[in-house]
Amino acid sequence: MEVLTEQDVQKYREEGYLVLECFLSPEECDALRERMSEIVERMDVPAHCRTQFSTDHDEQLKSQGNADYFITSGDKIRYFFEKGVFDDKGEFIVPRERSLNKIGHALHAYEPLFKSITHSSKVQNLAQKLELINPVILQSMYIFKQPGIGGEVTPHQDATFLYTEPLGRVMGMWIALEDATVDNGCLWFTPGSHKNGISRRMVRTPKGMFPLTDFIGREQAHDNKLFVPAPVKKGGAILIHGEVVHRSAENTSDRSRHVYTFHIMESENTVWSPENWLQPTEELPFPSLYS
Ligand SMILES: O=C(O)CCC(=O)C(=O)O
Repeated sequence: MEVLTEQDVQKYREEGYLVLECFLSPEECDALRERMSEIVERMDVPAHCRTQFSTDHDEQLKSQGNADYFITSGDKIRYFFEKGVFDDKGEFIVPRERSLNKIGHALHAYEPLFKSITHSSKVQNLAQKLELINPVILQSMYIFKQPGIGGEVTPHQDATFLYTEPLGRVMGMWIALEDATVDNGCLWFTPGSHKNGISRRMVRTPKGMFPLTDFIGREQAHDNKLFVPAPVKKGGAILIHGEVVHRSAENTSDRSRHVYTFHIMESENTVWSPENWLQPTEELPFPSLYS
């Protein structure tokens, strides 16, 4: 089955993102959501974790415990929470299934259902259509965008966090497991912005230093008027070029917006920066998409 037409490929290369309706069936979406709800029911939350996840770098990594937890999460399944979901004793003040911002970063490796979707023939076919020679999976996340409290994701380029030389080798695959609308925090893009390089990089600081990561360069000023919403129905997917500027707003609605997302890198003739926060490990080298 061909998942991308020539026109799709052209549109992706031109705009830096591409919406693919009906990429997964409703049943596949429900199965992923059901598995996630089992994971959440059983999750064991370490004490230092009972402080919130934030897309603001400084806030996110302000304690050593949280910084370690984040930076070693590339080959694990770990939990990152919304703001204000714990009281000052670290007890949940919202139902635990409404507390999470996201789970990452190795669902694609350790959760069979997520692994099978990641390595499905549809995803492989799509990579072939984009002429990827040796694509590997870098990371995966389940993002909840909780009703009422799901935080905004500020404008960014994924290559800021997943830097390669040359650029242009990383692509996100973002799959809506529920309808994603303007009201519940769908993605917004600046079409064509992937053609302008990146303005900042997140790098590991030298061993023994705290904080564990820092930025080189600055996030550029983004013109709000240039952002275009990309609402997508349950089962729809969005391909995200590593350098396209995108964001999502807070979820102020009463409906969640669950997504499963993962990043693919063309590893042929590509250098993965040893300064990236995410590094392949002995336990989990970046797996080949085609295997
Ligand atoms: O799902 C979202 O709200 C944001 C996701 C995103 O920006 C990303 O994965 O790069």
